[in-house]
Amino acid sequence: MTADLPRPAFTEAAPLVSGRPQWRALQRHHDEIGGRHLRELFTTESSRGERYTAEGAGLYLDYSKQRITAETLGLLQDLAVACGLPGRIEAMFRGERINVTEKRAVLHTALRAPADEPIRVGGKDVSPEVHAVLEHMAAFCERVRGGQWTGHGGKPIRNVVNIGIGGSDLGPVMAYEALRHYSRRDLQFRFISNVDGTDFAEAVRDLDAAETLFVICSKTFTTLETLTNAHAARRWCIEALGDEKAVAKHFVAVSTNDQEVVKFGIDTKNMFGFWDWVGGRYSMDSAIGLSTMLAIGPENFRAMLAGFHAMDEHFRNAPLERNLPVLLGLLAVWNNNFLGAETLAVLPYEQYLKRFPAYLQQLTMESNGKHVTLDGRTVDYATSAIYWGEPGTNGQHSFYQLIHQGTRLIPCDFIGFCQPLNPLGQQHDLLMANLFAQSEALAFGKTAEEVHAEGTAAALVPHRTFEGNRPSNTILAEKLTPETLGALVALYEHSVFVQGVIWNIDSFDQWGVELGKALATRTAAELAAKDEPQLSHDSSTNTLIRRYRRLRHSGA
Ligand code: G6Q
Repeated sequence: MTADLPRPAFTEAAPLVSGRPQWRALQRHHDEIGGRHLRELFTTESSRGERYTAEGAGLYLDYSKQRITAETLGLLQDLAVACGLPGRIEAMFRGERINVTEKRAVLHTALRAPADEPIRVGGKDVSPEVHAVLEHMAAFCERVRGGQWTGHGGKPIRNVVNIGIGGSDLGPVMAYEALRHYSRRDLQFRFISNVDGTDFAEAVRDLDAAETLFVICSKTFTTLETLTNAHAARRWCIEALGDEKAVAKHFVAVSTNDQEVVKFGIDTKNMFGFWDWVGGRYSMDSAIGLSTMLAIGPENFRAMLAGFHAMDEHFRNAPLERNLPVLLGLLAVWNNNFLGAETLAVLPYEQYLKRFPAYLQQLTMESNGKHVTLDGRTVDYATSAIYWGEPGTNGQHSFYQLIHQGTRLIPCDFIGFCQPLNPLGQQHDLLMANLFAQSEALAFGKTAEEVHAEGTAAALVPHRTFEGNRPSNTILAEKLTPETLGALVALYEHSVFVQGVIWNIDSFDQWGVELGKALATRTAAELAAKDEPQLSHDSSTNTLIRRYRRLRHSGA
């Protein structure tokens, strides 16, 4: 579909970003201000808390607790301009083939654009197709939710099981959990991703097949884990319902590969399509979100898309210095490449966002875990930080110790909401008090003098001293709604893109994932072989395979 698109000009050899004068200017600037403590920065500039903030699409970003000055921001923006960020943003929105190694456009933004906005890919307006799929999804969801879509024996659907992995799982699970407050409580949702039979067995063990709908999500419809689980589900369903014809009523597919879907036995009228210009990890707002729509309904799903779109518009139009994804991305570059932070903790103070860090891990690390530039040269600077995290306040009773007093610098993104979805006494105030107190303590710490003045025994003073100067962002929104979730996800999607542009890497391919898919197939054949196979791996792998083959049935 995208073969006729021209190769974008930015793929021509550009200097490594570390060789750009703007990068060197940032290094010099770091030498000058790197040692300044946030305590000092807040004293010399007492209005930081108002100044270093930005708003867009219902999200408020406070980045005043980052180790930056106005000069840092100016230099980071100069770097962004030198790397051609404004033009690259436009190139993405215009549908240029910015995924250069796969020669594909990157147009997840088209999934949430209004119906009357034409979006061209290779000269063709894709908007009508996008909205036709949305209509198809909505009609199907209404039938399932309204009880008109019935199972093979005529019972309404009560259980929805999403089978998919990676981008075809993490987005749907995260969105389901995040928007559970808005979901139909008389429908149960389960997600199967792992090829480990336990995942399947535990997900279906208490389900009545007659009331269960499987949504098989796979862009390629060739992924080993998903197809294996889908076939297990097919057998489970036919065995329980005693009829092959049951498949038609209990399976639907989300894919770009109609041939494989038909081969599996699913009628294409029960297939929801998407396009090669939607990357797996950028697909939760495509038909891959069918389980989300089944849970929250078409109207809420559309509200989520509107939130995504609001952030897209903000990203495309807001000036760099007030642009949330640009700021988030440039601050990540500053912390990573100049302050030397290797990881970034994402800390949502919202129980419904419990799977958000896991979702972000794929989005950030699969996108920017790259070591060569667009034209194939090895980088001499760090690319993606390691993203991790847990919902607050649980993390406080576990790994926050290392953030406060360990030897590593771990920037944090705190995420909170002003209004609770489940008000319970003063609990929301307590939750948010923890968020504000943590970011404050991380920034300002507690000096030895302060600890001493509290009457602490001298020997304990070093142990009870907090160096502080740990940078953080705080993202605040009014309330967790479908719109806010869309805006939040789009914020991180675009921030990942901004970082990828600075590092001049392809944020939209995933050759490491493809490698895993190929390697497992070869080894699986060796494990399945009836006779002892001729192994030609290294001695460790050969011995492990032989030992596994010998022992696998011994306890049975
Ligand atoms: C995402 C990756 C990867 C992909 C899975 C599942 O960007 O490409 O995580 O989503 O490997 O692939 P399928 O959807 O094709 O089964």
